[in-house]
Amino acid sequence: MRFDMKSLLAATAFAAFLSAPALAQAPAVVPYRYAATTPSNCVDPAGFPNFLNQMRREAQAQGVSPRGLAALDGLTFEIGIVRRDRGQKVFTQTFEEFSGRMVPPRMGRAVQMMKRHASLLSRIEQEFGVPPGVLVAIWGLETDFGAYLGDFPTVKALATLAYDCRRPEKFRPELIDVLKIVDRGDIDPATARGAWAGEIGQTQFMPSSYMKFAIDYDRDGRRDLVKSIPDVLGSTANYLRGHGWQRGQGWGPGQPNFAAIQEWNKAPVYARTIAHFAERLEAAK
Ligand SMILES: [Ca+2]
Repeated sequence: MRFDMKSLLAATAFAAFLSAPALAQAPAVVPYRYAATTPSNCVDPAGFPNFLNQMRREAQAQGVSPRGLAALDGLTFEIGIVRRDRGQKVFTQTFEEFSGRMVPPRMGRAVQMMKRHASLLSRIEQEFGVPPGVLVAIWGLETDFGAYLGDFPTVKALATLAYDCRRPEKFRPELIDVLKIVDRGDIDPATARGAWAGEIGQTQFMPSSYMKFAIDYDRDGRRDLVKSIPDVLGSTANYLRGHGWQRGQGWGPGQPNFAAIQEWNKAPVYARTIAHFAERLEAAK
């Protein structure tokens, strides 16, 4: 069990690295004060408070109110997150290996979820054109249907990666976006935890995707991708539709909707695994 869990997290970390929420939208390139310095300066914790002040000013300039800005208060630099980011191993599993490890253990629970949430999934399919099996497959592969969201404090993780010099142009806008998400009351920064790269919620949205595609599908006034299953599944369908999903078309490799799945996750093995899992779930209905 423990081994399985580690494998899942390794796969998830890899998925995070290549995931569509991470890479689908090219982040705006902003001038970065560490760009001209050597990498070693980028992980000096002494510069972190100044960096947070700079981010605070930038967020404020983009309209973030004190509630959102407060999420930066007292944050500390976490070198362990930088090590994770730099220590990602090359993914060498084949589709057969990866899908064979990920899909069969989740099949029973996935079928249960298809039944338990049938009316919600049907409503989503009518509205967005995305079949239930696709959403349940993604939900299962990302977090085991919401069971394992990750333990890293989300804002701290994003602030650390925004400060580090490896990919500031990606993570700086993500940090500002998470402050906006906190600001509008969608998530609580004190309890928001997730994967090390700052993904949020049961299908692991990066903040920029959260801003663009999260919807309040249970109509309680918040776009809550951490706790609300209707919000999670509706938003995931909204993401796929926003990336070109076509109602009534197939999603296997070579079919029109495979491209939307690849926007979810660029890694071919992962995308094929989503497609295969979804196919099996739809066949089992
Ligand atoms: Ca909601």
